[in-house]
Amino acid sequence: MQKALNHSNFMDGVKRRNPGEPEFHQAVSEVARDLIPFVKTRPEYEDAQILERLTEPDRIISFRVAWQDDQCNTRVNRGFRVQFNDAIGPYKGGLRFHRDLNLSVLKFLGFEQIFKNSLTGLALGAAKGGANFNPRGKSDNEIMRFCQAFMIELYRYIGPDIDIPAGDLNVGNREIAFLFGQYKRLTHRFNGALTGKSLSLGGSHLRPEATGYGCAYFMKHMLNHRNDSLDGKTCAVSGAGNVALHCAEKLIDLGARVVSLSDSNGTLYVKNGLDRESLDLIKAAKLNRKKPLSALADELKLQYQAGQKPWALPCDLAFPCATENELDGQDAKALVDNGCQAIAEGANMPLTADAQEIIEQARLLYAPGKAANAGGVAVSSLEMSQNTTGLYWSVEEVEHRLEAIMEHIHLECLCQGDGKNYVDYARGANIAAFIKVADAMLAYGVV
Ligand code: NDP
Ligand code: 2IT
Repeated sequence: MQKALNHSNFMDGVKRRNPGEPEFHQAVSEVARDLIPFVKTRPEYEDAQILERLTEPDRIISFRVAWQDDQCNTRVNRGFRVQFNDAIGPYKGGLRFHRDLNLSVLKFLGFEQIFKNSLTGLALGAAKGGANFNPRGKSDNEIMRFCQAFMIELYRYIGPDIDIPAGDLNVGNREIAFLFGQYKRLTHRFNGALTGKSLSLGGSHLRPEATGYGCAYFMKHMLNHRNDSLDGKTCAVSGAGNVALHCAEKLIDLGARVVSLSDSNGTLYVKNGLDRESLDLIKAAKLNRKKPLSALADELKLQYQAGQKPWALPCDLAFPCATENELDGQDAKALVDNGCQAIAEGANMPLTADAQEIIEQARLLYAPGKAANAGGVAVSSLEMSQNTTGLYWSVEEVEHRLEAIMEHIHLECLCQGDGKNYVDYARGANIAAFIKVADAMLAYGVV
Protein backbone atom coordinates (compact mmCIF):
# COMPACT_ATOMS: atom_id res chain seq x y z
CA MET A 1 0.00 0.00 0.00
CA GLN A 2 1.20 3.50 -0.80
CA LYS A 3 1.95 5.87 2.07
CA ALA A 4 -0.35 8.87 2.54
CA LEU A 5 0.86 11.83 0.54
CA ASN A 6 2.29 14.47 2.85
CA HIS A 7 5.30 16.76 2.70
CA SER A 8 7.47 14.65 4.96
CA ASN A 9 6.80 11.32 3.19
CA PHE A 10 7.19 12.91 -0.19
CA MET A 11 10.49 14.60 0.65
CA ASP A 12 11.82 11.39 2.24
CA GLY A 13 11.31 9.74 -1.15
CA VAL A 14 12.89 12.60 -3.07
CA LYS A 15 15.96 12.55 -0.79
CA ARG A 16 16.29 8.78 -0.98
CA ARG A 17 16.18 8.83 -4.78
CA ASN A 18 18.50 11.86 -5.09
CA PRO A 19 21.10 11.57 -2.32
CA GLY A 20 23.58 14.38 -1.72
CA GLU A 21 21.69 16.97 -3.76
CA PRO A 22 20.77 19.71 -1.26
CA GLU A 23 19.86 22.41 -3.80
CA PHE A 24 17.52 20.05 -5.62
CA HIS A 25 15.89 19.00 -2.33
CA GLN A 26 15.45 22.66 -1.38
CA ALA A 27 13.74 23.58 -4.65
CA VAL A 28 11.42 20.56 -4.56
CA SER A 29 10.57 21.06 -0.89
CA GLU A 30 9.52 24.67 -1.49
CA VAL A 31 7.20 23.69 -4.32
CA ALA A 32 5.85 20.59 -2.53
CA ARG A 33 4.86 22.71 0.47
CA ASP A 34 2.29 24.47 -1.74
CA LEU A 35 1.46 21.68 -4.17
CA ILE A 36 0.76 18.78 -1.81
CA PRO A 37 -2.26 20.43 -0.11
CA PHE A 38 -3.47 21.47 -3.58
CA VAL A 39 -3.01 18.03 -5.13
CA LYS A 40 -4.98 16.53 -2.25
CA THR A 41 -7.99 18.52 -3.45
CA ARG A 42 -7.54 17.12 -7.00
CA PRO A 43 -7.40 13.30 -6.77
CA GLU A 44 -6.77 12.99 -10.52
CA TYR A 45 -3.30 14.50 -10.01
CA GLU A 46 -2.53 12.34 -6.99
CA ASP A 47 -3.77 9.13 -8.67
CA ALA A 48 -1.62 9.80 -11.73
CA GLN A 49 1.50 10.41 -9.54
CA ILE A 50 2.07 13.74 -11.23
CA LEU A 51 4.31 15.10 -8.45
CA GLU A 52 6.48 11.98 -8.47
CA ARG A 53 6.82 12.18 -12.25
CA LEU A 54 7.45 15.93 -12.23
CA THR A 55 10.41 15.55 -9.87
CA GLU A 56 12.13 12.96 -12.10
CA PRO A 57 13.97 14.52 -15.07
CA ASP A 58 13.08 13.11 -18.50
CA ARG A 59 16.80 12.47 -18.98
CA ILE A 60 20.22 13.65 -17.84
CA ILE A 61 23.06 13.85 -20.33
CA SER A 62 26.64 14.06 -19.05
CA PHE A 63 29.72 14.19 -21.25
CA ARG A 64 33.48 14.77 -21.31
CA VAL A 65 34.74 18.08 -22.70
CA ALA A 66 38.41 17.89 -23.65
CA TRP A 67 40.14 21.05 -24.91
CA GLN A 68 43.53 22.73 -25.00
CA ASP A 69 44.51 25.89 -23.12
CA ASP A 70 46.81 28.61 -24.49
CA GLN A 71 49.88 26.70 -23.33
CA CYS A 72 48.65 23.61 -25.24
CA ASN A 73 47.94 21.75 -22.00
CA THR A 74 45.06 19.31 -22.37
CA ARG A 75 42.19 20.11 -20.01
CA VAL A 76 39.14 18.03 -19.18
CA ASN A 77 35.77 19.24 -17.90
CA ARG A 78 32.34 17.72 -17.54
CA GLY A 79 29.39 18.98 -19.58
CA PHE A 80 25.72 18.41 -18.73
CA ARG A 81 22.24 18.86 -20.05
CA VAL A 82 19.31 18.03 -17.80
CA GLN A 83 16.20 17.73 -19.98
CA PHE A 84 13.62 17.95 -17.25
CA ASN A 85 10.16 18.12 -18.75
CA ASP A 86 8.75 18.69 -22.24
CA ALA A 87 5.03 18.39 -21.50
CA ILE A 88 4.13 21.86 -22.77
CA GLY A 89 6.89 22.57 -25.28
CA PRO A 90 10.45 21.77 -26.34
CA TYR A 91 13.11 21.77 -23.64
CA LYS A 92 14.26 25.31 -22.90
CA GLY A 93 16.69 26.78 -20.38
CA GLY A 94 20.13 28.23 -19.89
CA LEU A 95 23.71 26.97 -19.84
CA ARG A 96 25.92 27.83 -16.88
CA PHE A 97 29.70 27.71 -16.66
CA HIS A 98 30.92 27.54 -13.08
CA ARG A 99 33.81 25.84 -11.32
CA ASP A 100 31.49 24.16 -8.79
CA LEU A 101 28.62 23.26 -11.12
CA ASN A 102 27.11 19.88 -10.26
CA LEU A 103 23.94 17.88 -10.83
CA SER A 104 22.27 19.09 -7.65
CA VAL A 105 22.45 22.69 -8.90
CA LEU A 106 21.43 21.77 -12.45
CA LYS A 107 18.49 19.69 -11.28
CA PHE A 108 17.23 22.49 -9.04
CA LEU A 109 17.57 24.95 -11.93
CA GLY A 110 15.88 22.60 -14.41
CA PHE A 111 13.07 21.89 -11.95
CA GLU A 112 12.44 25.60 -11.29
CA GLN A 113 12.48 26.17 -15.04
CA ILE A 114 9.40 23.93 -15.46
CA PHE A 115 7.35 26.32 -13.36
CA LYS A 116 8.91 29.51 -14.71
CA ASN A 117 8.38 28.54 -18.32
CA SER A 118 4.80 27.51 -17.65
CA LEU A 119 4.06 30.88 -16.03
CA THR A 120 5.11 32.76 -19.16
CA GLY A 121 2.04 31.34 -20.90
CA LEU A 122 4.29 30.26 -23.80
CA ALA A 123 4.93 26.76 -25.16
CA LEU A 124 8.17 26.03 -23.34
CA GLY A 125 9.38 22.86 -21.68
CA ALA A 126 12.27 22.95 -19.24
CA ALA A 127 16.00 22.11 -19.21
CA LYS A 128 19.28 23.37 -17.81
CA GLY A 129 22.88 22.61 -18.60
CA GLY A 130 26.44 23.77 -18.52
CA ALA A 131 29.86 22.68 -17.40
CA ASN A 132 32.11 22.65 -14.35
CA PHE A 133 34.35 25.06 -16.25
CA ASN A 134 35.79 28.11 -14.51
CA PRO A 135 35.97 30.97 -17.02
CA ARG A 136 37.85 33.21 -14.59
CA GLY A 137 41.25 34.17 -15.98
CA LYS A 138 40.69 32.40 -19.31
CA SER A 139 41.56 34.17 -22.57
CA ASP A 140 38.99 34.76 -25.32
CA ASN A 141 40.66 31.99 -27.32
CA GLU A 142 40.40 29.54 -24.44
CA ILE A 143 36.73 30.39 -23.99
CA MET A 144 36.22 29.85 -27.73
CA ARG A 145 37.97 26.48 -27.73
CA PHE A 146 36.06 25.37 -24.66
CA CYS A 147 32.69 26.39 -26.17
CA GLN A 148 33.53 24.60 -29.41
CA ALA A 149 34.55 21.42 -27.59
CA PHE A 150 31.39 21.59 -25.45
CA MET A 151 29.16 21.92 -28.52
CA ILE A 152 30.84 18.96 -30.29
CA GLU A 153 28.89 16.77 -27.88
CA LEU A 154 25.86 18.93 -27.03
CA TYR A 155 24.76 19.46 -30.63
CA ARG A 156 23.34 15.91 -30.85
CA TYR A 157 20.75 16.67 -28.20
CA ILE A 158 19.50 20.13 -29.19
CA GLY A 159 17.57 21.74 -32.05
CA PRO A 160 14.90 24.40 -32.60
CA ASP A 161 12.03 21.99 -31.84
CA ILE A 162 13.93 19.70 -29.44
CA ASP A 163 15.91 21.67 -26.87
CA ILE A 164 16.94 25.32 -27.10
CA PRO A 165 19.71 26.37 -24.71
CA ALA A 166 20.50 29.99 -23.80
CA GLY A 167 22.83 31.77 -21.37
CA ASP A 168 23.03 31.82 -17.59
CA LEU A 169 25.84 32.57 -15.11
CA ASN A 170 29.06 33.24 -17.05
CA VAL A 171 27.41 32.46 -20.37
CA GLY A 172 26.54 35.64 -22.24
CA ASN A 173 26.61 36.98 -25.80
CA ARG A 174 30.25 36.02 -26.40
CA GLU A 175 29.81 32.39 -25.33
CA ILE A 176 26.49 32.01 -27.18
CA ALA A 177 28.18 33.24 -30.37
CA PHE A 178 30.99 30.65 -30.02
CA LEU A 179 28.45 27.92 -29.25
CA PHE A 180 26.13 28.87 -32.09
CA GLY A 181 29.02 29.13 -34.56
CA GLN A 182 30.06 25.59 -33.72
CA TYR A 183 26.47 24.27 -33.80
CA LYS A 184 26.07 25.78 -37.27
CA ARG A 185 29.27 24.11 -38.54
CA LEU A 186 28.36 20.72 -37.12
CA THR A 187 24.75 20.63 -38.30
CA HIS A 188 25.05 22.69 -41.47
CA ARG A 189 21.92 24.53 -40.30
CA PHE A 190 21.28 28.18 -39.46
CA ASN A 191 18.30 27.98 -37.14
CA GLY A 192 17.06 29.01 -33.72
CA ALA A 193 18.65 26.19 -31.70
CA LEU A 194 20.14 28.68 -29.25
CA THR A 195 18.78 31.95 -27.91
CA GLY A 196 20.59 34.93 -26.49
CA LYS A 197 22.34 35.41 -29.82
CA SER A 198 23.53 38.91 -30.62
CA LEU A 199 21.48 40.85 -33.18
CA SER A 200 23.83 40.16 -36.08
CA LEU A 201 23.50 36.40 -35.51
CA GLY A 202 19.70 36.47 -35.52
CA GLY A 203 19.07 37.43 -31.91
CA SER A 204 16.24 39.51 -30.54
CA HIS A 205 16.32 43.07 -29.33
CA LEU A 206 16.23 43.26 -25.55
CA ARG A 207 17.17 39.65 -24.78
CA PRO A 208 20.16 40.77 -22.68
CA GLU A 209 17.99 43.28 -20.84
CA ALA A 210 14.89 41.10 -20.51
CA THR A 211 15.50 39.29 -17.20
CA GLY A 212 16.46 42.40 -15.25
CA TYR A 213 13.82 44.63 -16.87
CA GLY A 214 11.17 41.97 -16.25
CA CYS A 215 12.14 41.76 -12.59
CA ALA A 216 11.71 45.52 -12.17
CA TYR A 217 8.33 45.34 -13.95
CA PHE A 218 7.19 42.53 -11.67
CA MET A 219 7.99 44.65 -8.61
CA LYS A 220 6.12 47.55 -10.19
CA HIS A 221 3.01 45.36 -10.55
CA MET A 222 3.23 44.08 -6.96
CA LEU A 223 3.44 47.64 -5.67
CA ASN A 224 0.70 48.94 -7.98
CA HIS A 225 -1.57 46.15 -6.77
CA ARG A 226 -1.43 47.68 -3.32
CA ASN A 227 -1.70 51.24 -4.61
CA ASP A 228 1.97 52.00 -4.28
CA SER A 229 4.72 52.65 -6.83
CA LEU A 230 8.47 52.44 -7.42
CA ASP A 231 8.79 56.20 -7.34
CA GLY A 232 11.52 57.28 -4.89
CA LYS A 233 11.92 53.78 -3.40
CA THR A 234 15.37 52.80 -2.12
CA CYS A 235 16.46 49.57 -3.78
CA ALA A 236 19.26 47.18 -2.76
CA VAL A 237 20.41 45.12 -5.75
CA SER A 238 22.97 42.29 -5.54
CA GLY A 239 25.14 41.06 -8.39
CA ALA A 240 26.84 43.04 -11.16
CA GLY A 241 26.08 40.78 -14.10
CA ASN A 242 23.50 40.66 -16.83
CA VAL A 243 20.46 40.43 -14.55
CA ALA A 244 21.58 42.86 -11.82
CA LEU A 245 22.76 45.64 -14.14
CA HIS A 246 19.62 45.64 -16.27
CA CYS A 247 17.37 45.39 -13.24
CA ALA A 248 19.15 48.42 -11.75
CA GLU A 249 18.84 50.28 -15.07
CA LYS A 250 15.08 49.78 -15.31
CA LEU A 251 14.57 50.63 -11.63
CA ILE A 252 16.38 53.95 -12.13
CA ASP A 253 14.35 54.66 -15.28
CA LEU A 254 11.14 53.96 -13.37
CA GLY A 255 12.06 56.51 -10.70
CA ALA A 256 13.61 54.35 -7.96
CA ARG A 257 16.95 54.88 -6.19
CA VAL A 258 19.44 52.01 -6.57
CA VAL A 259 21.88 52.07 -3.66
CA SER A 260 23.91 48.91 -4.31
CA LEU A 261 25.41 46.39 -6.69
CA SER A 262 27.70 43.56 -5.61
CA ASP A 263 29.97 40.75 -6.74
CA SER A 264 31.54 37.76 -5.04
CA ASN A 265 34.05 40.04 -3.28
CA GLY A 266 31.87 42.77 -1.83
CA THR A 267 29.28 45.50 -2.25
CA LEU A 268 29.25 48.82 -4.02
CA TYR A 269 27.22 51.23 -1.86
CA VAL A 270 25.89 54.54 -3.15
CA LYS A 271 23.84 56.12 -0.39
CA ASN A 272 22.09 58.70 -2.59
CA GLY A 273 21.52 56.28 -5.45
CA LEU A 274 23.51 55.41 -8.55
CA ASP A 275 23.03 57.85 -11.43
CA ARG A 276 22.46 56.57 -14.96
CA GLU A 277 25.85 57.80 -16.13
CA SER A 278 27.78 55.81 -13.49
CA LEU A 279 25.61 52.76 -14.11
CA ASP A 280 26.30 52.98 -17.86
CA LEU A 281 30.06 53.05 -17.20
CA ILE A 282 29.81 50.07 -14.85
CA LYS A 283 27.65 48.23 -17.37
CA ALA A 284 30.07 48.81 -20.23
CA ALA A 285 32.99 47.57 -18.14
CA LYS A 286 31.23 44.61 -16.50
CA LEU A 287 29.43 43.26 -19.51
CA ASN A 288 32.76 43.24 -21.37
CA ARG A 289 34.32 41.52 -18.34
CA LYS A 290 36.93 44.21 -18.13
CA LYS A 291 37.16 45.11 -14.46
CA PRO A 292 36.16 43.95 -11.01
CA LEU A 293 33.55 46.05 -9.23
CA SER A 294 36.09 47.22 -6.62
CA ALA A 295 38.28 48.79 -9.34
CA LEU A 296 35.26 50.49 -10.89
CA ALA A 297 34.23 51.82 -7.49
CA ASP A 298 37.71 53.36 -7.08
CA GLU A 299 37.53 54.96 -10.51
CA LEU A 300 34.08 56.40 -9.89
CA LYS A 301 35.01 57.41 -6.31
CA LEU A 302 32.23 55.29 -4.89
CA GLN A 303 32.28 53.25 -1.70
CA TYR A 304 33.08 49.52 -1.97
CA GLN A 305 32.50 47.41 1.13
CA ALA A 306 34.83 44.43 0.73
CA GLY A 307 33.44 41.14 2.00
CA GLN A 308 29.94 42.60 2.59
CA LYS A 309 26.57 41.69 1.09
CA PRO A 310 23.99 44.42 0.43
CA TRP A 311 21.31 43.13 2.78
CA ALA A 312 22.24 45.09 5.89
CA LEU A 313 21.79 48.37 3.98
CA PRO A 314 18.58 50.29 4.73
CA CYS A 315 16.22 49.79 1.78
CA ASP A 316 12.54 49.65 0.85
CA LEU A 317 12.96 46.97 -1.80
CA ALA A 318 15.49 44.15 -2.30
CA PHE A 319 16.51 42.50 -5.58
CA PRO A 320 18.84 39.50 -5.15
CA CYS A 321 20.24 39.10 -8.67
CA ALA A 322 23.52 37.17 -8.17
CA THR A 323 23.16 33.47 -7.37
CA GLU A 324 21.38 30.76 -5.37
CA ASN A 325 21.29 30.93 -1.56
CA GLU A 326 23.02 34.30 -1.50
CA LEU A 327 20.55 35.70 1.07
CA ASP A 328 20.36 33.70 4.33
CA GLY A 329 18.25 33.88 7.48
CA GLN A 330 20.43 36.53 9.08
CA ASP A 331 20.26 38.69 5.95
CA ALA A 332 16.49 38.26 5.82
CA LYS A 333 16.19 39.36 9.43
CA ALA A 334 18.33 42.43 8.71
CA LEU A 335 16.06 43.35 5.77
CA VAL A 336 12.92 42.98 7.90
CA ASP A 337 14.44 44.94 10.82
CA ASN A 338 15.45 47.73 8.46
CA GLY A 339 11.89 48.13 7.15
CA CYS A 340 12.24 46.47 3.74
CA GLN A 341 8.78 46.05 2.19
CA ALA A 342 9.28 43.73 -0.76
CA ILE A 343 11.67 41.34 -2.50
CA ALA A 344 11.79 40.34 -6.15
CA GLU A 345 14.23 37.58 -7.10
CA GLY A 346 16.27 38.24 -10.24
CA ALA A 347 18.42 35.19 -9.51
CA ASN A 348 17.15 31.61 -9.25
CA MET A 349 16.47 30.57 -5.62
CA PRO A 350 18.62 33.34 -4.08
CA LEU A 351 16.92 32.92 -0.67
CA THR A 352 17.78 30.04 1.63
CA ALA A 353 14.75 28.15 2.96
CA ASP A 354 14.93 29.88 6.35
CA ALA A 355 15.30 33.31 4.70
CA GLN A 356 12.13 32.67 2.69
CA GLU A 357 10.29 31.66 5.85
CA ILE A 358 11.37 34.83 7.69
CA ILE A 359 10.34 37.03 4.75
CA GLU A 360 6.93 35.35 4.40
CA GLN A 361 6.24 35.38 8.13
CA ALA A 362 7.03 39.10 8.24
CA ARG A 363 4.48 39.47 5.40
CA LEU A 364 6.88 41.17 2.99
CA LEU A 365 5.77 41.07 -0.62
CA TYR A 366 7.82 38.24 -2.05
CA ALA A 367 8.16 37.48 -5.78
CA PRO A 368 9.92 34.15 -6.34
CA GLY A 369 12.42 33.92 -9.19
CA LYS A 370 10.20 31.63 -11.22
CA ALA A 371 7.81 34.57 -11.59
CA ALA A 372 10.06 37.64 -11.28
CA ASN A 373 12.92 36.53 -13.53
CA ALA A 374 10.82 34.85 -16.22
CA GLY A 375 11.27 37.83 -18.56
CA GLY A 376 14.55 36.38 -19.83
CA VAL A 377 13.18 33.08 -21.01
CA ALA A 378 10.06 34.85 -22.29
CA VAL A 379 12.13 37.02 -24.62
CA SER A 380 14.11 33.90 -25.56
CA SER A 381 10.79 32.53 -26.75
CA LEU A 382 10.19 35.72 -28.72
CA GLU A 383 13.63 35.20 -30.26
CA MET A 384 12.57 31.68 -31.28
CA SER A 385 9.42 33.05 -32.93
CA GLN A 386 11.44 35.64 -34.84
CA ASN A 387 13.93 32.96 -35.97
CA THR A 388 11.11 30.72 -37.18
CA THR A 389 9.25 33.38 -39.12
CA GLY A 390 12.28 35.39 -40.21
CA LEU A 391 10.40 38.54 -39.22
CA TYR A 392 12.19 40.70 -36.67
CA TRP A 393 10.55 43.08 -34.19
CA SER A 394 11.65 46.53 -33.08
CA VAL A 395 12.88 47.31 -29.55
CA GLU A 396 9.49 48.88 -28.82
CA GLU A 397 7.59 45.82 -30.04
CA VAL A 398 9.69 43.43 -27.91
CA GLU A 399 9.47 45.65 -24.84
CA HIS A 400 5.71 45.92 -25.23
CA ARG A 401 5.44 42.11 -25.39
CA LEU A 402 7.79 41.66 -22.41
CA GLU A 403 5.71 44.08 -20.33
CA ALA A 404 2.52 42.26 -21.28
CA ILE A 405 4.05 38.88 -20.33
CA MET A 406 5.21 40.16 -16.92
CA GLU A 407 1.74 41.59 -16.28
CA HIS A 408 0.22 38.24 -17.25
CA ILE A 409 2.55 36.38 -14.84
CA HIS A 410 1.60 38.78 -12.05
CA LEU A 411 -2.08 38.10 -12.70
CA GLU A 412 -1.49 34.33 -12.79
CA CYS A 413 0.16 34.52 -9.36
CA LEU A 414 -2.69 36.64 -8.00
CA CYS A 415 -5.33 34.17 -9.20
CA GLN A 416 -3.98 31.37 -7.00
CA GLY A 417 -2.17 33.32 -4.30
CA ASP A 418 -4.53 36.08 -3.20
CA GLY A 419 -5.31 35.56 0.49
CA LYS A 420 -7.32 37.71 2.89
CA ASN A 421 -4.71 40.30 3.78
CA TYR A 422 -1.67 39.00 1.95
CA VAL A 423 -0.87 37.93 -1.59
CA ASP A 424 1.21 34.75 -1.38
CA TYR A 425 3.00 35.13 -4.71
CA ALA A 426 5.14 32.03 -4.14
CA ARG A 427 2.07 29.83 -3.65
CA GLY A 428 0.29 31.53 -6.54
CA ALA A 429 3.25 30.95 -8.85
CA ASN A 430 3.65 27.31 -7.86
CA ILE A 431 0.00 26.41 -8.31
CA ALA A 432 -0.70 28.40 -11.47
CA ALA A 433 2.41 26.96 -13.14
CA PHE A 434 1.68 23.44 -11.97
CA ILE A 435 -1.89 23.25 -13.30
CA LYS A 436 -0.82 23.87 -16.88
CA VAL A 437 1.97 21.28 -16.86
CA ALA A 438 0.02 18.72 -14.82
CA ASP A 439 -2.99 18.90 -17.16
CA ALA A 440 -0.72 18.30 -20.15
CA MET A 441 0.89 15.33 -18.39
CA LEU A 442 -2.53 13.88 -17.58
CA ALA A 443 -3.55 14.20 -21.21
CA TYR A 444 -0.52 12.20 -22.40
CA GLY A 445 -1.42 9.24 -20.20
CA VAL A 446 1.26 7.24 -18.43
CA VAL A 447 4.62 8.49 -19.79
P1 NDP B 1 26.32 36.86 -14.78
O1 NDP B 1 27.38 35.86 -14.93
O2 NDP B 1 26.12 37.88 -15.84
O3 NDP B 1 26.52 37.68 -13.41
C1 NDP B 1 26.54 37.08 -12.16
C2 NDP B 1 26.87 38.11 -11.10
O4 NDP B 1 26.65 37.53 -9.81
C3 NDP B 1 28.32 38.56 -11.14
O5 NDP B 1 28.39 39.91 -10.78
C4 NDP B 1 28.97 37.68 -10.07
O6 NDP B 1 30.13 38.25 -9.47
C5 NDP B 1 27.85 37.62 -9.05
N1 NDP B 1 28.01 36.45 -8.21
C6 NDP B 1 28.16 35.16 -8.59
N2 NDP B 1 28.28 34.36 -7.53
C7 NDP B 1 28.21 35.17 -6.45
C8 NDP B 1 28.26 34.95 -5.06
N3 NDP B 1 28.43 33.70 -4.56
N4 NDP B 1 28.14 36.02 -4.22
C9 NDP B 1 27.99 37.26 -4.73
N5 NDP B 1 27.93 37.54 -6.05
C10 NDP B 1 28.05 36.50 -6.88
O7 NDP B 1 24.99 36.02 -14.52
P2 NDP B 1 23.47 36.47 -14.72
O8 NDP B 1 23.30 37.88 -14.30
O9 NDP B 1 23.02 36.04 -16.05
O10 NDP B 1 22.74 35.51 -13.66
C11 NDP B 1 22.53 35.89 -12.31
C12 NDP B 1 21.42 35.04 -11.71
O11 NDP B 1 20.22 35.21 -12.47
C13 NDP B 1 21.67 33.52 -11.70
O12 NDP B 1 21.03 32.99 -10.55
C14 NDP B 1 20.93 33.03 -12.94
O13 NDP B 1 20.57 31.69 -12.85
C15 NDP B 1 19.72 33.94 -12.90
N6 NDP B 1 19.00 34.12 -14.15
C16 NDP B 1 19.63 34.53 -15.29
C17 NDP B 1 18.91 34.73 -16.45
C18 NDP B 1 19.53 35.26 -17.68
O14 NDP B 1 18.79 35.51 -18.65
N7 NDP B 1 20.84 35.48 -17.74
C19 NDP B 1 17.47 34.45 -16.51
C20 NDP B 1 16.89 34.12 -15.24
C21 NDP B 1 17.64 33.94 -14.13
P3 NDP B 1 31.61 37.70 -9.86
O15 NDP B 1 31.90 38.34 -11.18
O16 NDP B 1 32.46 38.18 -8.73
O17 NDP B 1 31.49 36.21 -9.94
O1 2IT C 1 17.19 30.85 -15.68
C1 2IT C 1 16.76 31.21 -16.80
O2 2IT C 1 15.55 31.38 -17.02
C2 2IT C 1 17.74 31.49 -17.86
N1 2IT C 1 18.93 31.36 -17.63
C3 2IT C 1 17.27 31.86 -19.23
C4 2IT C 1 16.80 30.67 -19.99
C5 2IT C 1 16.48 30.91 -21.44
O3 2IT C 1 16.26 29.88 -22.12
O4 2IT C 1 16.44 32.05 -21.91
